[in-house]
Amino acid sequence: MEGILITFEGGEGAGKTTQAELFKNYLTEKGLSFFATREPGGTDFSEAVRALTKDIRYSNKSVISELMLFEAARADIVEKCVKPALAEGKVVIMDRFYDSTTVYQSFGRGLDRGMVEQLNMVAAQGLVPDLTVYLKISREEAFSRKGGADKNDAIEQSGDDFHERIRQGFDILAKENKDRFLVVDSTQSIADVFAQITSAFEEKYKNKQKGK
Ligand code: T5A
Repeated sequence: MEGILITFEGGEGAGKTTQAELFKNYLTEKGLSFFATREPGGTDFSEAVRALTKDIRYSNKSVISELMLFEAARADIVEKCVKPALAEGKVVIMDRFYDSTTVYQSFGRGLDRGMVEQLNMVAAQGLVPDLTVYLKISREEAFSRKGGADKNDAIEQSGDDFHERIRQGFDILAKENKDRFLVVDSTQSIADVFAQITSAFEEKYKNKQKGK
């Protein structure tokens, strides 16, 4: 069986990393082999690119440059790790994937959506997640959990209007992609959020085994 791609999406501090970590433990307990990574990141090259995207010294870089950085990081992790892991039948867990690019660089920064989505597909080699977990929470609540926006993070410092467009962007993508999006109210307890994720995953996994 071809592997399963599960992505975690949402604004900063929504709980993606927390849930991705729990999900790894859950897969280990179930005896399912997996590959887990984050975007941008996951390879030496992509981690170096990640540092560039966050570096406040370059926060005035062109928006197209920012887009290209995310796509460059993606192309490397997809080619070297994600595609091979899926081909080996593994569950692949990604803490952010191209829905973040559509939302941040198009809805957030204002780049043409068609162009962004075309580049997403090039970098992702046409992969489409089987399940996208969208952890939904207000920016205020998420940042209060994190203890405020990171002063040294170029994207977190992008302002309230930008982050409101991010929230709206994820809502739009969720409506447009109901077949793969699971929208979870991330103000619930960590355990309640997690229960909804495993239940959706089990459904997808069963269907995949049946070849649906
Ligand atoms: N970006 C990324 C783009 O602009 N374009 C792109 O194409 C891509 C891929 C990446 C940045 O790059 C941008 C988006 C981002 O700005 P990142 O570090 O991966 O940066 O993303 P962040 O969202 O900033 O990561 P965070 O670690 O800040 O947020 P998480 O992972 O969503 O949240 P998490 O799990 O660390 O939780 C935050 C806090 O909340 C608590 C946790 O314990 C933690 O303290 N928490 C809860 N508390 C109560 N109840 C719950 N249910 C909780 N869940 C978590």
